[in-house]
Amino acid sequence: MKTNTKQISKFLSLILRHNPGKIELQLDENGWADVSELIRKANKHRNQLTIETLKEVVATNDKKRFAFNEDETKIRANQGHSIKVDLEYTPVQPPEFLYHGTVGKFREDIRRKGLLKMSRHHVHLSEELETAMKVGSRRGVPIILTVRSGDMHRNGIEFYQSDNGVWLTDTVASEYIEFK
Ligand code: HQG
Repeated sequence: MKTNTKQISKFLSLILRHNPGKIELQLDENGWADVSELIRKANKHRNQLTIETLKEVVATNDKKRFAFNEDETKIRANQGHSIKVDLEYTPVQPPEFLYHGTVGKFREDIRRKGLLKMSRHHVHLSEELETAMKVGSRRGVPIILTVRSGDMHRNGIEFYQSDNGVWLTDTVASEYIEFK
């Protein structure tokens, strides 16, 4: 991503996932913001947000963080919210194993309490080891936890997949985590 689109992506993450009130914007119950209202209000605080740049960010974002509705009048974040929104996920069957990238200092807490969603709506898991490595690297030297998602699913625990491929679940109890 180019620097400018990266900055806009960060700004959109803040507004569409965490703090729409920062620019006096309101999201609907499914997390959608009106595109023209977003542009107008964003430009009161930051210059140069246009429909063209928004389209470029949606299309080129490295993690497909945002999506338009069908007629491109609304935009929302695909996952990662801390505010309450209903993203209308439907439960899907996960692969046998999923990965979670984190750092060593959390290991003991996770061993005791399991993986918790912390400030997000769900625990985030990846199908690819490499993605989990990247997620963990945000916090330091990464460690990878393997989650026995197949066993969880057979025990009735629900999984969802966001539009950008992130696997989501409520919590992962310690008994389903391989700490090697
Ligand atoms: C840890 C980014 C102590 C957990 C990434 C993680 C991802 C515990 C941190 C997405 C714990 C929460 C999500 C426990 C979990 N005790 N620590 N019991 N349970 N933790 O950011 O998975 O760029 O909320 O290991 O790429 O790191 O935002 O979750 O280190 O896809 O699109 O608590 O965020 O995507 O951190 O990252 P986060 P995450 P975006």
